[in-house]
Amino acid sequence: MLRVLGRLSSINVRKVVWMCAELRLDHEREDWGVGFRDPQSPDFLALNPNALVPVIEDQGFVLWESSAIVRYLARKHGGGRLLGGALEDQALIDQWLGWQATELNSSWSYAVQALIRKKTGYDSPADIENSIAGWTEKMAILDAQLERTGAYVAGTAFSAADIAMGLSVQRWYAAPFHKRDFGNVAGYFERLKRETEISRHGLLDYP
Ligand SMILES: N[C@@H](CCC(=O)N[C@@H](CS)C(=O)NCC(=O)O)C(=O)O
Repeated sequence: MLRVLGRLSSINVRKVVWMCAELRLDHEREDWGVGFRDPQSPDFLALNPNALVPVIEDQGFVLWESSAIVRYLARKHGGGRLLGGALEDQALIDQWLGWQATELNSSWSYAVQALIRKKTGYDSPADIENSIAGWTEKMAILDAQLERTGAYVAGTAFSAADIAMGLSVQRWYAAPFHKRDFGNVAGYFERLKRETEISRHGLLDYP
């Protein structure tokens, strides 16, 4: 049975769990990370020297980095489903997966630590405002893209990129601050809730 190591409160662990759900893939998840077992322990470090979740172990094969994991699972257990058909479609899915992990995720970092995690040391109003401004700029890029496709982030079909992006959109709505109203993003989130597995497995239970 596939092992998934990581707490469900991690957005990157939820990426993996959502992909498993789309692929109807049975797995056993173990709670590791903040509030649970310590990823700095030697057992965990032997699997991922970065001490970060998620990690998977699939019949002895170990893999970390959530985007690599979702691609691996879709290739191995879904015959490439959700990764695009034509080369260009595959590349666009990779583009949006990469953008979510680097550009979008880094924009919200300070605001999320301050407003959701309420972490000590994240209390500068100016830094919170800057983070929200950067995050809003990225969400405007997403909104414009969704206006173009009229459906999903990389085109008309649901893909692995939407798994990453959908969780980011959920976080946007969960964060407590006054937001610009992005109509295409709102429609997208409703579409994901209607047409995919995002509403199941407790995936919407965390900010
Ligand atoms: N680039 C990595 C990032 C992994 C990451 O930052 N994981 C966070 C949770 S989202 C973590 O392990 N935090 C420490 C902890 O929970 O102990 C990935 O996509 O898998």
